Amino acid sequence: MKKVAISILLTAALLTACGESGSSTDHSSHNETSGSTNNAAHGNTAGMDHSGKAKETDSKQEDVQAQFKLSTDKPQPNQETAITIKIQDKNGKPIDKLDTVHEKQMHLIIVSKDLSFFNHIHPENKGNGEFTVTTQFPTAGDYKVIADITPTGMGAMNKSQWFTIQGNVPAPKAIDPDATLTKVVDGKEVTLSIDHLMANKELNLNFNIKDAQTKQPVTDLQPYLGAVGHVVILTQDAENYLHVHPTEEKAKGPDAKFMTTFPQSGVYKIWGQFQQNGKVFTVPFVVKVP
Ligand SMILES: [Cu+2]
Repeated sequence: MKKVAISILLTAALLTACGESGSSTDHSSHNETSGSTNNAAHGNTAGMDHSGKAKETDSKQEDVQAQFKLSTDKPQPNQETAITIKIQDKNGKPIDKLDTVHEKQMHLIIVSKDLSFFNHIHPENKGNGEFTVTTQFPTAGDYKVIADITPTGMGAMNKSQWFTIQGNVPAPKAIDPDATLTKVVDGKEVTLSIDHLMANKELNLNFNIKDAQTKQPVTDLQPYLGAVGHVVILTQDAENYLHVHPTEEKAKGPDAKFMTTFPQSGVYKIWGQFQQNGKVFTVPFVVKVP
């Protein structure tokens, strides 16, 4: 196996990625049930060899539960709302040993159902397996909150929960694949290249970053969460969370390279996050994997 770390949900991709065969683990139970998901994910910090650990990691995955709670039963748009996440074992005992990965013990990703809203924040560890963070949801509607964690000795995994924010839900925005993978955000022109876009294969993602005005390559990216950048990928329905890792962690631009595997055909949204001059910018792309 190459030095690659991916978090994937589907059995097929999991088996491919881990080079394990002969298993018929059914992952369907991880898919959404009654508004709550405990997604299987398999992956590790960049550079770790995870070959042959699929089954082991997977069973531990099921031993970990996350309880999500908002500070109010009727959350409103644009109101400070605390999210509390309790990490427990299957007997309800707190799990308080979590590895620090990309500088944090928990990465929390929040997306609206149409994926038009994306937020990446870091809840504070209150001890006893309890994490909390205060944030705002911009509109009424459904949001998915995804906690990306690595309980010590159990491998990387993600746990998630849908929440409904009260009020009149705006019309969803279409998730259309981008005709061209060049975007301008915060004065930067970012072009995403993916080698042979296809399902079930380890792929390289390269973000090339220029100054949008001068077209000069950006070569002074600052480390963000300990690497050249951070990339999150979700399937169109937000059910599958792919964790992606940099392949050249210490790069400063203009190229930021990552690796992932798209587990199946379909539409995916990709958010690349980079830092320059102390400011993080987030570049979204939508791709269709044939
Ligand atoms: Cu994070």
